[in-house]
Order: sequence, then C-alpha cells, then structure tokens
Amino acid sequence: MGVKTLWITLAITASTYLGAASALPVEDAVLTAPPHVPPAISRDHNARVVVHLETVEEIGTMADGVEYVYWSFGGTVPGSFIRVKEGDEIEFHLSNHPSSKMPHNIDLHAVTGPGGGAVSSFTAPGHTSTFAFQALNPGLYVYHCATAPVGMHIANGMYGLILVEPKGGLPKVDREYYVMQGDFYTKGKYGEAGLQPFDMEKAIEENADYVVFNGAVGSLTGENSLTAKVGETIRLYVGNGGPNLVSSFHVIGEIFDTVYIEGGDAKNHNVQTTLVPAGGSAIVDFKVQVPGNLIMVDHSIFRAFNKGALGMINVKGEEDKVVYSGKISEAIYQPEGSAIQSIEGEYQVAKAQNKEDKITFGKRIYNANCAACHQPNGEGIPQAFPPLAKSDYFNEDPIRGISAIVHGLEGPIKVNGESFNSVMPAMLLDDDEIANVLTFILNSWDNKGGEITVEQVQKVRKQKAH
Ligand code: HEC
Ligand SMILES: [Cu+2]
Repeated sequence: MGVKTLWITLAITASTYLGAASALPVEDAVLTAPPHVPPAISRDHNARVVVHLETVEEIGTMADGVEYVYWSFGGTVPGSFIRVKEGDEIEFHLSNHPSSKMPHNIDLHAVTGPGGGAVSSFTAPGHTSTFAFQALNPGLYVYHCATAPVGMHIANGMYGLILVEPKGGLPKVDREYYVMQGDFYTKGKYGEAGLQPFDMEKAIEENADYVVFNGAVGSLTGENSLTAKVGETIRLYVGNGGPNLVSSFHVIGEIFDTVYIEGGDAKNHNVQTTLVPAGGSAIVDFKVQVPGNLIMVDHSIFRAFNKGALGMINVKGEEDKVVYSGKISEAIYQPEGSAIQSIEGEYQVAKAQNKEDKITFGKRIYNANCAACHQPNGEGIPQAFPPLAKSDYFNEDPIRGISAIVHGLEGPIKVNGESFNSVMPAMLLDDDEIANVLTFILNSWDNKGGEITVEQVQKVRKQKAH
C-alpha cells in the first residue's frame, strides 16, 4: 500500500518534471504478467499513462530439468502486458536492474518515432531512461529489445505486447488472455537437462530447439491451462516474438468467430488458423459451446508435439450433444465382411470371448489409435512419445495405461530412465476396446503378459483425472 502510494507520487513528480505537453490527467499503467491482461479501459477521455518497466536477466525453467538464462521485461516471458487507449500519451520509464550484464532498450511497434523508442530508451545496468510518445494508431503491437545483437536479446525472451484500444474500445468479452509465441535456441537438444546456453549458430540457421507459448514448455498446460465456461466468449491477444519463426496459430476444437488480422482493424470471420508473423500479432475471439480441452498449437505441427508449442483451454460446463455428440458408435469396418462381427443392440460390435480375442481385437485398435505416436513396434520416439515395449512405467502398474487412455496423461513422467513431459490426449474408446488394446500391449514386445478386464476400465473411468 505504502509502496504503491510512493510510486504514484514519484510518477506524478516525474511527469511534472518532464513538462507534459498537454494537461492530460496522469495515471499509472496497470501491468500484468502473462497469461493475464489488464482490465478494459473504462475512461472516455485520454490520459497520460505512466509505465514503469524493468529489464532483468535471471535463470528460469524452459522445460522439465532444463534451465535457461532469460532476459525479460518485467521478469516474465513474454513481458508485462501494457494497455492504453488511442490518443493517450505514454510516459515510459525503462529501468535496467543493477545485476544485469547487458544494456537493454525497448522498441515498441506502437510508437511513431525513430526506432520505436529504441535509442531514447537505451539503458545501462543500474540506470533508468525516460521517454514519452503518443499512441496514434489503435491495434495490438509487439514490443521488444533492440540492443545489439538484437536477435540475441529477442531470442532470450525480450518481447511483449502493448494494446492500444481504439477510441470506442473493443467489444466486450467474458475472458481475455495473453499468449505469445517465441523460438529458443540451446546448445543441447530439446529436453537435454541442465542450464542450457544460447546457441547463436542455431539461431542464425533458424533451427529452433524450442518453440513455445509464454516462454516455456508447459506454461499453458496442466495446472497452468487457461480456463473458461461453456457459453462464454474468449479473446486471445496473440503475439509472436520470434525471433525467427512465424506462427500458424490454431485452436484444436474451435473456430475463431472473429480475427483482427495482424492485430489491426480488419476483421475476418470463421477462421481455422491465423498467421502471426514474427514481430506481429493477432486478436482472436471465439465463443465456447461445449466442454473439453481446447488445444492451442502452432499448426506447423512438429513444433506443437516436439518443440513445446502447445497450450490448453479447459472449458467446463454442460454438454450439448447437438453441437458435438461424442463418439456414438464404433464398429469394425471390413468391406469384405467378417465372421467376427456380431449384432448387438443397435450397433454391430465384436465382443472378445477370451484373452486370445482380446489380443486380436486389441492389435487393430492399437494400429488405428496408438501406433501413430507410440509406433507400430511400440518403441515410441525419443524425447516425444514414450515406449510401450518393455515400459517399466506401464508394466509396473498397467492401470496407468487405462488412466492414460480414459483421462489423458500430461506432465513429467519417467519411462525406462528417460524423462517425458508431454501430452497424451484422452482417447474416445469404449471400455471393451480399452481392455482389448491394453491386453494386446501386455502380451506384445516382451511385456509381462496378463489381461485387463472391462471392470478394471470401468473403475478407472469413475475416478477423476489426476
Ligand atoms: C497423440 C499421440 C499419442 C497417442 C495417439 C497415444 N499416446 Fe500414449 N502417450 C503419448 C504421450 C506424449 C505420452 C507421455 C505423456 C507424458 O509425458 O506425460 C503417452 C504415454 C502413454 C503411456 C504411459 C507411458 C508408457 O510409455 O508406459 C501409456 C501406457 C500410453 N501412452 C498408452 C497409449 C495407448 C494404449 C494409446 C492408444 C489407445 C495411446 N497411448 C495413444 C502420446 C500418445
Ligand atoms: Cu536487451
């Protein structure tokens, strides 16, 4: 409280000292860390908005077991979200923490003026620079450090977003979030443990080890997932810091009702994937009609599943079976006809009569549903998909397999001494199919044998995901 008052006093003193050209009322900017966005601007007049932003260099976590020295604006990657109104004057105070090894500055794409403020804001460690600009154009703008070597400062995390609301504001939505993509270049490969130094050569070759949302693998998954309720409208302020890669931003399971193309005035509707250039942005609005996990990805899809560009929006609420039914039935499709099909109720379902049947049916289910990731021979793909062949994780407790299929599996796990920290989506298989596929796996590739029953599957289905 006391500190806050002091800041405001300082801010006002500074403004007076700077001799503001106009007599606009002065206010302190509300800054937020990602994925949060400051509240919409409610005033109908312009203001002189005072922004205090600090550059810091500190160790953070890039992925499970992987550390990195991030350089940032405000201690987060991306940096603090800044929100102003078209016509506002922004008085910008950039402080470089005394512990920094490098000078830093800021180029805001919302600035009309040389270097976007870069030269005026060049700041040595332990110093503060001040400059001011008027936000002439509305839009969602990237800001970034522009100190040489520029690419290196950006690659270490020095970017963020500033929203200049148009005069009349943006249409109201229920939730707003801040999501910004960036690519990272480390001496070690993706997932290689330890404190990883920046790799200039890989950066020049544009050969990214990590492509992530909000600065790290997993910063928007699991407990960090974004949340919403059925019926709500969501707005994502999407940025791309680069330094190199453009993003094909997509949300699996949704269609963007409105896209403010490249963060400007032009609106497109009913969009599946929108391009977010390096050093650019997009605003996407959509309403969520059904519950479930929506998955944000860069649809350059290896980046999503192998380099980290994956985030989640957890939507809770009532199902709407008209909008989305879920799987209604699953029947074996054999154009030649098959002896093992039997008529049961409305749908044709083949029921396993014994363990041998389970293995036979399970193999088909495996090839159709699991092999794409875990590979036809069950050996998985290093760093991406864990093996099911001789998996100690699975063989120790095959119930874990049921849970992975029914509830999905995400977060760090160890399989045969190797760490994985990825996402397996829940699979739409019925209880028989799950019992079959896991019985097949237990009896393949030198696994320990045994059988999974429908009752075991039902029990896990009743438990909550963890
Ligand atoms: C889209 C890719 C994908 C598909 C499809 C998939 N999985 Fe997975 N699976 C994963 C990933 C990724 C993990 C590791 C999750 C983590 O890191 O927490 C995993 C983990 C597992 C594990 C635990 C780890 C281990 O190796 O023992 C089991 C068991 C498993 N999956 C079984 C299955 C079965 C059975 C199917 C098919 C019904 C299946 N998975 C389909 C990606 C997939
Ligand atoms: Cu910098």
